[in-house]
Order: sequence, then C-alpha cells, then structure tokens
Amino acid sequence: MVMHFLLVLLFAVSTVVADEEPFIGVNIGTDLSDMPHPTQVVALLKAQQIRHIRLYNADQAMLTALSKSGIQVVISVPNEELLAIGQSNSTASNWVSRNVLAYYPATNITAICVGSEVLTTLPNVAKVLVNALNYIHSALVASNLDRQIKVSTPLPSTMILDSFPPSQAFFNTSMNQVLKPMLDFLQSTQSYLMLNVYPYHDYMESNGVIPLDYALFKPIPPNKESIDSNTLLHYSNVFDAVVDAAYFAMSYMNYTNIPVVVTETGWPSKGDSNEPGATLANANTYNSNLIKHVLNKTGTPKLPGIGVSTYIYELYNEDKQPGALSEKNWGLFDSNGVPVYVLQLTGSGAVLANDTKGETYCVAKDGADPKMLQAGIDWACGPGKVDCSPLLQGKPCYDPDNVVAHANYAFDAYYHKMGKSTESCNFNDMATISTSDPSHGSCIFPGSLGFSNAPAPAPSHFSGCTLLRCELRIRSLLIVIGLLISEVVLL
Ligand SMILES: *[C@@H]1O[C@H](CO)[C@@H](O)[C@H](O)[C@H]1NC(C)=O
Ligand SMILES: *[C@@H]1O[C@H](CO)[C@@H](O)[C@H](O)[C@H]1NC(C)=O
Ligand SMILES: *[C@@H]1O[C@H](CO)[C@@H](O)[C@H](O)[C@H]1NC(C)=O
Ligand SMILES: *[C@@H]1O[C@H](CO)[C@@H](O)[C@H](O)[C@H]1NC(C)=O
Ligand SMILES: *[C@@H]1O[C@H](CO)[C@@H](O)[C@H](O)[C@H]1NC(C)=O
Ligand SMILES: CC(=O)N[C@H]1CO[C@H](CO)[C@@H](O)[C@@H]1O
Repeated sequence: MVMHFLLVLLFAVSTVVADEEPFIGVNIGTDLSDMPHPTQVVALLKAQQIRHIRLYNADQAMLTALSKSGIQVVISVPNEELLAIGQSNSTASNWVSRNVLAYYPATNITAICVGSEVLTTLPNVAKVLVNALNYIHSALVASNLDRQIKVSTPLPSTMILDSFPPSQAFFNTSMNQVLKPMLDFLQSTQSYLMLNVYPYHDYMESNGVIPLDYALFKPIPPNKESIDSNTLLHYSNVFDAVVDAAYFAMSYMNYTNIPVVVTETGWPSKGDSNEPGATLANANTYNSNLIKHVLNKTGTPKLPGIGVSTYIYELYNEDKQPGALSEKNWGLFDSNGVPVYVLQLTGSGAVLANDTKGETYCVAKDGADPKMLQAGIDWACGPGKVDCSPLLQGKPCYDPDNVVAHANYAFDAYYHKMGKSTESCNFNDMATISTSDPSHGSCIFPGSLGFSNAPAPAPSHFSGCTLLRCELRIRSLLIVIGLLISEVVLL
C-alpha cells in the first residue's frame, strides 16, 4: 500500500501552477432579518478593502450595486434552478444573458458556481450537473467570455474519504459517474476545483482528538505535527490537510493540473452550550490565521508556493439561518457593518481593514473610593436598570470578584445603554471614558468589538446534527482515525 502511494507521488508530478496571487474573498449570505441594502453592502466591502466576493445567486440589485466597484464577483446558479438549466441548453443560455451579459463588464464577474454541494445534497440533480456546467460554459464561449469567466461547482470536503493521511484520500467512488466528467470539464476549460473546507466541524466532531490548535492554525511543536507516513509531509493545520487530500484524490484519478479554490471556510463566533468551540476568540484566531496563511503564499505541504485562494464564510451573521446558534454566527460583521471581532492582521497587507470604529468605554477612575464605586454599582444595577447578570457568581464577568472590575462593567453597561452620552459616564465623578476595551476572557463589555483572549473551553459534546453536518461528521471520524493511525506509525 505504502509503495503504491509513493509511486503515485513520484510519477504523478503535479503540474498545478500558480498563475496569479492567492487572494481572500468573502461569501455574502442574505438570510438576515435586516439585510442591508446592496449599496450599503458595497460600501462595507469598499471600506474593508474586500475585493473578491461570492454571491449565492445572481441578484439584480447586488450586481447593479457592484458595477464599477472594482470588486471581482463570483455568482451562483441556485440549486433550485439547476434541473432546468441542466436539461436545456437554451435555458442555460438565457440564464447567462440575464445574469452575466446584462452586467458584464461593468460588474466584474469572474466565475459562476453552478449549484452548491449538489452531489451530496441533490442526487436527482447530480445527473444533470455536468450538462449544466457544459451549457453555461458554451453560452460563455458563444459570447467570447469563457476565458474571463470560469465555471465550476463547489464540492463539500465530505466527498473526500480517508482524508488523513492526505496521500490516501480518494473521492467517494459512488460519485464517479459524475466526478470523472466533471473533472474532465474543469481540466479542459482550465477551471478550478471549488471546495468547501470546515475545520470547525472536523474539530467539533472529533470529540477532542483533533487538537484545537491544529484546527486554528496555531503554531504547534514539530513533534506534534501530523505526519503523512506515505509522503513524510508534515501537516500543521487541518485546512492544509484537507486541501492536499483534494489534490491527492484528484491525482488518484489522474487529474494533476486542476487548482483548488476554497469557496467556503470559516468559524462561528457564538454557539449553543453544546458548541463550546464556537467562541469569539476561536473565530478571530481561525480567520486571522487563515488570512495570513493564504496571503503568505505558503501553499500546502504537497504544493508549497501554490497559493489557495479562499472565500471566508461569511460577511454577515445570518440571524434567519435555521439550526444551532452557531449557524447564525459565522459572520465577520453584524447587519450594521460593525465587526463582530477585530481581526488580527498586522503585517498581512490590505485586506479587511479592521479598525473601523472608534469605540469608547466607561470605566472606574484610577484610585476611586471603593465605597463610592459600590454605590455606583448598586445604582446602575438598580435604578439605572442595567442588566448586571453577567456579574453574578458563575457568570462571565464575576471574576475578578472585586469592586473595581464590577464597577467597570456596570458603568460601561449604563454608558452604552444611554447611547454613550458623556453625562452618563460620571457616577459621582468616579468614572471616566476610555478607548481601551476592558473585556477579558469570556467577559465581553458592552460596546466591545468582541476581541477577547478567552481560552477556548475543551470540547465536551457533539454538536447538533443537521443534514449537511451529519455528512461532515462522517468525514471527521475518518480524519480522526487517520490521525490515530499516523500517531501509531510515528511511535
Ligand atoms: C476584472 O478583474 C481582473 C483582476 O483585477 C482584471 O484583470 C480584469 O480586467 C477585470 N475585468 C473587467 C471587465 O473589469
Ligand atoms: C448551446 O448553446 C450555445 C449558445 O449558447 C451554442 O453555442 C451551443 O452549440 C449549444 N449546444 C448544443 C449542444 O446545442
Ligand atoms: C458515498 O456517497 C454515497 C452516495 O451519496 C453515500 O450514500 C455514502 O454514504 C458515501 N460514503 C461515505 C463513506 O461517506
Ligand atoms: C491513471 O493513469 C495510469 C497510467 O496511465 C493508469 O494505469 C491508471 O489506470 C489511470 N487511473 C485512472 C483512475 O484512470
Ligand atoms: C510567511 O512565510 C514565511 C516563509 O515563506 C515565514 O517565514 C513567515 O513566518 C510567514 N509569515 C506568517 C505571518 O505566517
Ligand atoms: C488591514 C488593517 O487595517 N489592519 C489593522 C488591524 O488592526 C491592527 C491592530 O489595531 C492594525 O495593526 C492593523 O494594521
């Protein structure tokens, strides 16, 4: 077995080439009860220097607002429209006229996602997927736009089985009838494999076997790296392992020159009590490290130097997403365009300018009399009608249990409740306005942009299981088994 994979490795020398700089883009889901107007969305994108986005449809107002913005746009054929398009060349050609030709080139459409995760979610549509790809592509050829606009379809990484060690990964063979012509299509049209990668789910569902640091791209000691025993490549994060699994799965089918673009990845900033991995600190760490990793052009262990352009899931928190609390909290921003947390991107170049809000806080003055502070707390939490429940024993802001720390929280909560009026930060002259965020651990102060140094709690439960996530779980178990095996091999 090992020999076999080494041979594949030696002879299937990859010809994937980097023809452009890797970039970071952002997905824009619209399941918000107060979805901002497209002009506001585009204003946010510009303010944040986001130059690549992916839409889940081809919304007319969005595509109009994006006109002449300089932003490169991936549009999508929604799954509901796929059956009709895959059955009729003229329906496909009409779709391209209405949704591409009507906006291009003013709106810089660079790719079309034909459906999303079709093979795993819509088996009846899977049969026409390759037709749909071909029809959409031939409509672009007819308009001489096939070189500017790529056509592909995002796959969930759950389609890759045995993904650790990556060199043994292969596509679920039950999909071969669609996969082979699909990869032929991607190769002959010089398109790319679109892959959705969710280390969050891998981590959550591994029940502690995948170390959090490995999922979050945190530095891990060399002796803790996962080693692919066939290739001796060292893996220091889940993201690279999954992307390499895709490269190996393709090369196993003799496709060695199709680049991978990650169409979705991210981390939720909040979750239900059985989703302990979904925290502000973890979301911030994952997305900050991801951005640095992608823009650093490190590539993956299999293809060092070949950057993997990546779209973060997602721009906004989508409060109308069904399911677990985490499903509503993958966003980088709330509907007002306020960052959910401040990414830590020092030194990574101009993407996602993070400091958009000169936030202020109301805290106890240095040296203030503890008795006076206590009186202020009592007033704020009583007549002042501040929600002081986070200060109760067992709640996030109980510790440190001292009057100054509790006064800071109560004063700041009152100040924000009163719309940050200067008069509301007085408390008998015991309080002062500050620009540094007093949040600590999981105690997030009112007005905080959310960055917190909270250590992530250890995973203790399985998360809820929606249709899609159940599939993810199966793959995670395989990764886990792979990790175990590789550790045994190391020993
Ligand atoms: C779209 O963006 C790419 C990359 O910046 C650029 O090369 C191309 O000319 C743009 N196309 C249009 C139609 O603006
Ligand atoms: C499909 O339509 C395109 C134009 O949109 C045309 O160039 C192509 O030949 C058609 N293909 C088939 C199989 O009819
Ligand atoms: C492979 O795909 C088939 C069809 O979608 C699915 O029923 C099966 O569970 C998958 N196999 C694995 C191991 O995930
Ligand atoms: C890949 O190519 C090799 C050598 O040409 C061939 O032996 C093998 O059967 C091919 N594998 C697949 C899955 O087509
Ligand atoms: C970027 O990659 C270089 C090596 O190519 C490495 O030395 C450097 O530490 C990396 N920077 C970050 C921020 O990861
Ligand atoms: C791109 C950008 O503006 N990054 C900033 C994010 O915030 C940190 C800390 O405030 C700055 O150092 C970065 O320059």
